[in-house]
Amino acid sequence: MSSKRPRGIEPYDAPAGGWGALRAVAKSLAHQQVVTQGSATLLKANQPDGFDCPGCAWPDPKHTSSFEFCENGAKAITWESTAKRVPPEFFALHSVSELWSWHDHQLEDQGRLTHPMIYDATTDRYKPIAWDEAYRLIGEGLNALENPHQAEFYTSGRASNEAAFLFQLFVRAYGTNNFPDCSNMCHEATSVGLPKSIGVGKGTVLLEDFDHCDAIFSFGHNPGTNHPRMMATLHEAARRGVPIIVFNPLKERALQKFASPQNAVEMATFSSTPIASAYHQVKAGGDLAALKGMMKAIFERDDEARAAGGVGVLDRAFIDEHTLGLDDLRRDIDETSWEAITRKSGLSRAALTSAADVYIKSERVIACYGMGITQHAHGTENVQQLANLLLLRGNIGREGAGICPLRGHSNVQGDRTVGITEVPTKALIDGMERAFGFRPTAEKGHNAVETIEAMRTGASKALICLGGNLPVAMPDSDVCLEAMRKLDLSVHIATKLNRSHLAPGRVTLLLPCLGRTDLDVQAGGPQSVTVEDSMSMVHASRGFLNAPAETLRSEPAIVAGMAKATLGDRYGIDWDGMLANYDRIRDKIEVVFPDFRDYNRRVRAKGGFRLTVGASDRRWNTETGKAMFLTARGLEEDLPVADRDALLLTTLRSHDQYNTTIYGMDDRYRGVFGRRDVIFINAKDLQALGMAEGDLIDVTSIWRGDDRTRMVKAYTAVAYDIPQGSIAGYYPEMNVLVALGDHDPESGTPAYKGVPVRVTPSQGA
Ligand SMILES: Nc1nc2c(c(=O)[nH]1)N[C@H]1C(S)=C(S)[C@@H](COP(=O)(O)OP(=O)(O)OC[C@H]3O[C@@H](n4cnc5c(=O)[nH]c(N)nc54)[C@H](O)[C@@H]3O)O[C@H]1N2
Ligand SMILES: Nc1nc2c(c(=O)[nH]1)N[C@H]1C(S)=C(S)[C@@H](COP(=O)(O)OP(=O)(O)OC[C@H]3O[C@@H](n4cnc5c(=O)[nH]c(N)nc54)[C@H](O)[C@@H]3O)O[C@H]1N2
Ligand SMILES: [Mo]
Repeated sequence: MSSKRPRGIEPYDAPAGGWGALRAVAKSLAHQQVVTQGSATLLKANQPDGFDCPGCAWPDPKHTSSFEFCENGAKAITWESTAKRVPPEFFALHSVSELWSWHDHQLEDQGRLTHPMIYDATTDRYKPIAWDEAYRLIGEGLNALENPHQAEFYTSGRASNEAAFLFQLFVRAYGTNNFPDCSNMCHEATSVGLPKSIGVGKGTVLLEDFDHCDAIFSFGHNPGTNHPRMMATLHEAARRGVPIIVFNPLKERALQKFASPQNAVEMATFSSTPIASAYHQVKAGGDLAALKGMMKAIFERDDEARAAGGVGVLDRAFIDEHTLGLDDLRRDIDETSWEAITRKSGLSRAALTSAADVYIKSERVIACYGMGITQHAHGTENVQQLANLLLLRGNIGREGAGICPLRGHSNVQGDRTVGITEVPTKALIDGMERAFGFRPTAEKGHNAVETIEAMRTGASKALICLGGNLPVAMPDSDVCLEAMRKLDLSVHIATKLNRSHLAPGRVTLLLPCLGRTDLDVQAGGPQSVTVEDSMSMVHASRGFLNAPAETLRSEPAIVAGMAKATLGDRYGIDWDGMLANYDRIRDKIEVVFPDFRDYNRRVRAKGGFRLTVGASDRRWNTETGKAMFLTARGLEEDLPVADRDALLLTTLRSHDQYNTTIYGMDDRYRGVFGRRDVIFINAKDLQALGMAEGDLIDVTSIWRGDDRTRMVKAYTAVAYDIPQGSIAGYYPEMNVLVALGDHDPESGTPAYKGVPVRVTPSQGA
């Protein structure tokens, strides 16, 4: 490789966190023009009387901590509390076609939306509309449909419990379960996979468990960027000598070394703490093989120990009392060869055995995982094999042990809990009937992929989005954006302008809402909302900044406005009463979901309260009443012989983005500055292709489900420490390469992290 690197590609040797993080925050405060107000805002994040950080779903030490510094939390907050505004004059100046040509970063960077707007096709511009008129058009549009199943209702995971609950009430009273949500693209494999394994689709650990664990296994998540407050936990565990075993194709900096901005010595001496004690660079999509390999090694150790007259290394007492299916699992693992395991995972038998040995030696183990596990065509199986691994030694349902999915959006878990689901349970339907006196339909609704398919074929004609950037976040994003243009009614409730808003249908409304940091005053005074974190803790959140404009409304207010205009007084639902005082919404949540008993009192206690997670107490709400060892498919090649030369593309978040929100163009820890048009590839793969770092390349996906060409052009190849056969690029740019049909059959989670592609010299942009 030549010593001259491509533009903006520089080694970054500093640890994650530390002074680099402090500098980055100062920069984002200045850029969003919130220097004085902004720094005060940061101090209110995750405080008992403050707001819940919109950055991630990692819990706080009982929400009573002193200010915990977090670079990307700070970015999320300053991005929302920016002084920049997008008033009607902005839209008068810029046509929608013009805005379409802007970069996603530029669109959101204009600032907060201020007025309800409607698209005018004659001028190709958004123009202001009164709130009541907007609601009237929505009611008219929804009531004009032949049946309620022709409408889709999307939720992105920032919506509070109160907003999400009202949204599902509105939609169920209207008559459908079409609830695509961001979870369908995220942890659906967890929500679908874990209930079959352990009876609950949520994590089983509490933050305190990390103080007691003896080992942490980390699969496919990048906490230094996406769950930065988790770094405090990992930092502490590493300093306590707890082995942290990482499985990730990329050597993520924060998992290697981290300097805690909370640690005065590390800051003063520019030192840091090593995090991972072993780093296994598994191939993209290789986790199923790696997990089977670890289990194979565990069974081998168990056989050896028993042959020598010992009791073996499995927790037999736990397995006998609490589980079913061990023999099937054992048979499946026995039939899986080491050859297949090492070929698929890219990891040696010795490496996997060493990981297994750490697991066996540790009394209490926590396994953490993120999108590297779920976003695969076998995402559900990945999650279930991880659960198997833990069950083998009784590592679920006791102190210091358990499974820890790292949730995405700050309230994505809560939205699910309060009823955002396309497959309602009988308990949910019964609860709704108890609380509101009508029985909603039980008919299965659409998930995100099904929603887009229905919009594409014209079966669905209306889409209402409670936040998010659905078509851009979805696979085949260009197809999804086209599907948006076919809609009769398209409504976006948003804080900031994004590309979804620029693919108008017949009637298109853009409704600006308050964010987490904003003060929300209703008829009954200032309101708090509530959210649920990754560990099932529910707590209150109250914003305190004056609204960006007086014309903004809260999400519950907008949902109630749409509901009244659509439903009139159907079922006698007291929309105004609930809106005036969110306690009344919570009273209803409690009627529907008894687990929220005494909601208003308990959520006012310091730190809030925890929802019941049966598996944490070894109560298994599976069909058999036991925890289940489940088998997964074999490790044979998925691709036809002609496609075996394919590389597997995985798609990543940079350090400067929040999903489709691009804060900036750097990805500091990976040494990328001022650009995103790069593909990370192993130097040997580049060489084998007859190319060199810095070459412009085209990437074409291989998908046999249809004859569409899926391609991105003129990306710069960056030689990177990534396993041969795997390449990586940024989400959402890469989404045009992911086929809508390429998803986990069980959960519908798109295979964003395992896209078979070919790389060729670029034919030009
Ligand atoms: N600042 C910030 N915070 C966020 C977000 C954000 O965009 N920005 N997004 C939020 C949301 S919605 C979510 S879901 C979470 C996402 O949090 P993560 O799950 O951390 O998200 P990703 O960036 O998608 O990266 C996953 C990691 O998996 C690795 N990986 C890729 N493919 C594979 C594979 O096949 N196997 C394994 N073992 N690893 C793999 C990647 O190298 C990367 O380190 O973060 C939340 N928090
Ligand atoms: N290739 C690839 N694609 C992916 C992923 C991947 O890893 N790779 N990850 C997937 C995952 S995990 C997820 S969760 C999805 C994310 O999908 P979404 O949740 O749909 O997308 P976001 O980018 O988080 O949405 C950003 C928009 O939300 C709006 N917004 C921000 N805050 C608020 C608020 O408080 N209220 C309201 N009403 N609106 C608000 C703003 O207008 C902003 O433009 O993307 C998925 N897509
Ligand atoms: Mo997510």
